[in-house]
Amino acid sequence: MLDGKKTLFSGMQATGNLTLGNYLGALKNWVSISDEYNCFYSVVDLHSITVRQDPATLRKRARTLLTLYIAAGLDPVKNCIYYQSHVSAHAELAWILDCFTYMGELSRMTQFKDKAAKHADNINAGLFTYPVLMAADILLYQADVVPVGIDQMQHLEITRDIAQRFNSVYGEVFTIPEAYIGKVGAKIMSLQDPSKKMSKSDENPNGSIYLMDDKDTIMRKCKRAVTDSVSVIRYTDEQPGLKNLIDIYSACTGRKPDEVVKEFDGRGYGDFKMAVGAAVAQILVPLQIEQARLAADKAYVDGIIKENAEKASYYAGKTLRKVQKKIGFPERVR
Ligand code: ATP
Ligand code: LTN
Repeated sequence: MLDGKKTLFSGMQATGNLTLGNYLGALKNWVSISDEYNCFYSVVDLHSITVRQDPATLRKRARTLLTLYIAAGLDPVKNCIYYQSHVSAHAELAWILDCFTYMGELSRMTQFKDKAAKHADNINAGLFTYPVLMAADILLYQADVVPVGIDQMQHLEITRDIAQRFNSVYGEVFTIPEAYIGKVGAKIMSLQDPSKKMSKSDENPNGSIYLMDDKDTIMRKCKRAVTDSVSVIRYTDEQPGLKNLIDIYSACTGRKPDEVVKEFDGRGYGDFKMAVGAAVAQILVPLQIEQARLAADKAYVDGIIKENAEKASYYAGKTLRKVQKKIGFPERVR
């Protein structure tokens, strides 16, 4: 604990193009709670290579993601914003924690099962041990809270199990982290299939609103969103497509779902979809402008990357050395 504040860790992969789901489920919450914590926000590029990546594209996406964190409102001086691959302690602790994680628990992870089914030609060991690297990310910084979308809950639970297992052998080495799931936007669904989460890796681009979509595209995707034939605006699981649109509108405007239902009472789906599109564009367009401005300021962004990698390495190194000592690795001779 620094300055009496608790510590927060979170990260996003630099794979695919970020969606509104990533923004509302994660990034937006990061910004709203960042003042209360000492925060570490990582671009988790080591996680990205569990799926094959083109080098130039990965490099470009990682940088776009890092600037998006800042554009979304995370102050890079108060918050440590950095690339995971710049801090070697992540990979080192992950190996150690691999030896405290069981095959059985990893094979129960739904994300592994989904991704293995999707990439049947490349079910690599990294895909399997992905949650252990995630545990290393979180535990290295002794994080108290981890803001994520609800789909990551299972990974948070395994992180806690690994930490408790390690602590029960070696004493209180790791802080046991808690997940922080936002009240609205915890799970944004696909606009084309409301039974699936909106995802970067969806083959149908109409199912997702990308953070870089222009206003016309956003409006078009909202207009085409799958709803139902009930034709009454209500917030219920029986109308999942509409419910998702209400969640999106609610997260973008700060109004509660029942207020939204009242506001649109008696109006048609067409009207509501246009209002959703406009509310989303009102959030995303300024974000895009700020990201482009930052991306053009190479020297400023490079400075942040360098300073924050050093800061992250300092804190991560402290935990790693403690772990190595507890385990019994020989001390370095100075
Ligand atoms: P992919 O779909 O390619 O597996 P992803 O969209 O889940 O990727 P991640 O980088 O794995 O993206 O997730 C980043 C953060 O965004 C996580 O905290 C995750 O919980 C959150 N998130 C992702 N999709 C959604 C969604 N549809 N609704 C709410 N939160 C989401
Ligand atoms: N698996 C996460 C990304 C991630 C993460 C983390 C999130 C990697 N390491 C540590 C929170 C804390 C995902 O969102 N898919």
